[in-house]
Amino acid sequence: MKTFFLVILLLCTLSAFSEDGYNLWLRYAPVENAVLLQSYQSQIKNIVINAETPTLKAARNELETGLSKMLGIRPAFTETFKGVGNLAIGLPHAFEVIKDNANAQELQNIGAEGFILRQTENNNLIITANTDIGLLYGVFRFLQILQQEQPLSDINVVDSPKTQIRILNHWDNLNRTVERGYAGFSLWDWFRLPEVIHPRYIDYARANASIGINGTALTNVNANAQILTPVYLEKVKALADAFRPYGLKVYLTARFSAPMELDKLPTADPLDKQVQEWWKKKVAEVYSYIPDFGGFLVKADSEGQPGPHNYNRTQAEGANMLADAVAPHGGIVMWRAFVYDQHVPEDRTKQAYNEFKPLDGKFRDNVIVQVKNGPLDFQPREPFHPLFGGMEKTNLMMEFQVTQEYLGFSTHLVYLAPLYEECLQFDTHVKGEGSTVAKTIDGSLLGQKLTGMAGVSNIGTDRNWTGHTFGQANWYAFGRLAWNPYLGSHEIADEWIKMTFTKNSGFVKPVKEMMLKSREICVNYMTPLGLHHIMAAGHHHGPGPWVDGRRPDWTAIYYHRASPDSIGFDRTSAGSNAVGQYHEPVAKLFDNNETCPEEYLLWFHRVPWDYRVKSGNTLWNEMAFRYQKGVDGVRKMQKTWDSLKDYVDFERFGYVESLLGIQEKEAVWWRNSCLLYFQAFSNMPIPEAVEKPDKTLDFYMNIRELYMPGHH
Ligand code: GCW
Repeated sequence: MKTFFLVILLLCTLSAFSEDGYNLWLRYAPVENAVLLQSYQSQIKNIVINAETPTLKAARNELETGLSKMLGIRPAFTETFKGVGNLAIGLPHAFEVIKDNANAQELQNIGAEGFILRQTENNNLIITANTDIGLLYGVFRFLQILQQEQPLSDINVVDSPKTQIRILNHWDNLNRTVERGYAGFSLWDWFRLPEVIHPRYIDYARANASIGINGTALTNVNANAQILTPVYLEKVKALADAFRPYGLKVYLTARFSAPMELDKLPTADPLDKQVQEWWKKKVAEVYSYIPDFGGFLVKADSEGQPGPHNYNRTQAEGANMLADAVAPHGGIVMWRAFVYDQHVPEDRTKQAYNEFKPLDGKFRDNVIVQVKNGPLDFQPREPFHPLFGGMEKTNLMMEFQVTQEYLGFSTHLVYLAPLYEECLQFDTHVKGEGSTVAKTIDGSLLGQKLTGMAGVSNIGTDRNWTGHTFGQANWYAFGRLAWNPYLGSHEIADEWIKMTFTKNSGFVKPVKEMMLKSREICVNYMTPLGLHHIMAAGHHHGPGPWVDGRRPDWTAIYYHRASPDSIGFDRTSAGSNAVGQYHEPVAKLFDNNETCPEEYLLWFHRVPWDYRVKSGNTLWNEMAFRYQKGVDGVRKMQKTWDSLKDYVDFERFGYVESLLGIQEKEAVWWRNSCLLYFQAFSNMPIPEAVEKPDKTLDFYMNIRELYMPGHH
């Protein structure tokens, strides 16, 4: 019996220090700073909130959970004020103290989703907004301020989202596999829906609301028409009902050939009256289940998906047909610009621009074209997509990939905010200096009516949601940037680390530095100097610079074009002229290999192996040094993490440590494979300072990985 109690005691002790990551950044760990704890406790004695609506009930639950765990108190929830230490939460006219402390202009400026969080003269706190959802966002921000142990005195936050549609795209299949998903299976338990609403759905909605994400497209863009049948719409309705209190609107992917597949129509031609009627009827049916259905996300005429091209119609004709169907219900269509065709004799990275630019201004107002950050396909580095700043009369939204299809799956620690920020802050020059990509999508520069940002989700049934513990930071960063595309990677990392681990600067500082460097480290060990699309075929895991023998635009050699004298894709005005799709002076900047930023060199230029790069090294030596720098960077990350053992619960510490071991092994794999393969062309020796590969090229080329996650 004694042993039994000892085991129980041990498990309880361990459980205090073991965390499996399920709580994400919503851990609400006890406030560590005693002075702050005391001041919080004195300032939050009494919470005045008339939690009648489901959203306000959700806000109250969050406050109860957060405050009891962080402050060790259960504040009173009342309808009236008592002395000081009140926190009043309500719409502008809910309470006198709010009326007296939020002016009409501010309230107008924050719109439907913004909030005001401020201390009043007589030392009370108010959270007010124009809607319940705005209040919920204000409550989450308030709790985050406590979690990050920022002072409440003189607090005065007036914030609102800079884009309207802030949405996760789940490439989830109805059989619960997730395309390019590396965190287990799809969260959506279709088999048990609509009856079973797993608590996990509510935690998913909480996590998204806590970072202002207000949309979720539940199904894969390689769409399955079945999702639009009553059997599935019943299930989708159950999820939409569960998410609604958290301001999370549901969208679905529309398969363009659905009229033919579901009701045997002879065509899906968007100009065919019967087809238009079919979609109008289908949409009305969807809205009968989900009155606030967001609308459709569509991948068409791409990678085998059906679309308007099948009927010699344009992308606008296809999108507008669906837009007309959802418009009466207030719905939108997110139409993806990821359109390319192997039979088009044109540089693949130019095709989307060539397809969509001529259609500028031809899309309905309730269509928003969803454009990947780069013109190819979510590579570790790409120049920004020329459609940003290229379409001035069309609603465009950003599509980032949060799942790491080309950045190490969920075994590599790669903080993506620097990649997102690099794209958002690039100057398109569409309206002269300062025309950043962010300004071309938030409506501030080009006046679009519809704005947004989509993130291809990295979430699955893994207990820690994202596979890698640090994958959570990418979900968090995506949400924060969709809310405010001008936030910096630094501040986002700082917020996330403090809420996910500890506020102790001995941990925050080195981990933030590691996170901020991790994307460049990955670029260095995978695709330095502008190399791109040299991953293994199919599953896309591991190196494959030798990939050939399939449609050219799905090989690696199409992109690096290595030969005995040079390497790189000539996209200059003398080559494919992809640079010509950018505004001046961006086009000239990229066109000239002297001014082209070296991180894009081999993206835009074909360069001899003995070309002298800025460091004075030959291109070959610089490439080798960068691959080594990538490997060394991972080893530095390992050392950093190992030095922080005492700050982290043993479970998450050990898990990340193991993953960093995989990352180091795979960085070496990438370096050795690529250097040995490219050396066969350059015929130049691997420099002294670079570790020599311990295997042959043949060994690496014969690696076959089976049953890889995310590839079905
Ligand atoms: O990167 C590619 C992926 C495909 C994906 C496609 C897309 C959903 O390899 O799996 O298909 O992008 O963005 O549609």
